[in-house]
Amino acid sequence: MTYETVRESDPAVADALEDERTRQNETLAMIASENHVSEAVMEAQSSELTNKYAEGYPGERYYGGCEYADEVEEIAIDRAKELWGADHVNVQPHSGSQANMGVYLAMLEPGDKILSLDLTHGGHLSHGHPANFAGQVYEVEQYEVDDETGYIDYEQLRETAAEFEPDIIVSGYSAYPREIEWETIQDAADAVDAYHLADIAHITGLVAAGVHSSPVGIADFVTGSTHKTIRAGRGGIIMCDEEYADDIDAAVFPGSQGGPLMHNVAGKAVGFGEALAPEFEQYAQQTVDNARALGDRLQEHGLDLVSDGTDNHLVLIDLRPSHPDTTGKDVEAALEEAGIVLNANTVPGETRSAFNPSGIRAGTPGLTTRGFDEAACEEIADLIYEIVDAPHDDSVIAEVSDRVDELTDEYPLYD
Ligand code: DSN
Repeated sequence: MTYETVRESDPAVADALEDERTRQNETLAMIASENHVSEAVMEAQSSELTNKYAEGYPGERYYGGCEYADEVEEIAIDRAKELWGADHVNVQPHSGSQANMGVYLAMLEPGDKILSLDLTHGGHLSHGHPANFAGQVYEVEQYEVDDETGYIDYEQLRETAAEFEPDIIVSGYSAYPREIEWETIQDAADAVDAYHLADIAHITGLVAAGVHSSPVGIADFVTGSTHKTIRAGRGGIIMCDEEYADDIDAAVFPGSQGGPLMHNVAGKAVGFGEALAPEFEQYAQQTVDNARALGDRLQEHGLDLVSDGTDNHLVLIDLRPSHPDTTGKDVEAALEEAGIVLNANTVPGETRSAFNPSGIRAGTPGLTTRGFDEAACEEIADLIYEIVDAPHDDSVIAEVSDRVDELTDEYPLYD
């Protein structure tokens, strides 16, 4: 894909788009929620469907001219059903947060109760943080991970549920490196007659490929975003049993959204098609293998991993035990200067602030799409360690940056 036409009409935007492509090509994307979609997904996302209003659902639209929008949406839905095995799928949410909003709107009344994981322990804003609508419209109580083990404290979850009597329990996380026990959480929800929403935004691809267990068929609602491990471009998705289908669809449109972003629905359709190919299973398994290799090597350097390792696509490093005077932001900034892009993250028992926390989160979905294997991830762990150990040393940053240049040349991304 070139930006020649954009350049002719708008050089400033063309410059920024080309710079962003260069940035992605020349850096290592290790933000655990990011990935690199295929050129086919990007082409579909930039199609003429961006012009089309298609309020409603296939066969029941409020505007004419929707026959091809219908085709695309039906393909996306059918492929999603095949990938995740859900009875009903809504592919219109603009994002994972919008998907969660759709479920809350469908099933809760203002003032109803949400029980979810604390943000600083790996939860998400849309699970009920006070700065988010979910924390403002609903009453929220939170469960935590065990400070010692870093694993979800399922006993505390059960006890909190019994005391708080939530209307919905939210599982699925943004910074949790371990396999999630969906059935244990479902049991806790059943015990208090609450709904269970499993937000698999981060692990959509791992679940589709069977390298993480699936909450579909266990939880009442499964939401996700479509641009992370599933690599299908920006957007969200809701899955549920047929009994909730009408309520969910009505909560997405007209409840919380207007016209669907049909160009993004086309991207989802193409990306889901790619994920149905047998190679995708290898991709998902390699993503997990790479995260394990990265984590093991970081531990060999003496860095502390929350939960002592990983079962999925990310590792969460607690800097306090090994580098008590170094903050996540220090490391994030130094790594970015060297061409490794990840994010500072809170850790369980956080003693600093959410803005300048004590940890860093590193993921392998983007590296794996690029073709990196375990050996390359071990080397990246070495580079990360060098920077963690000397975040203000310009000569170390320059050395790491040179090696990142070699690695990005060796594993090319977009032409
Ligand atoms: N922003 C995403 C993440 O980084 O986890 C979640 O929405």
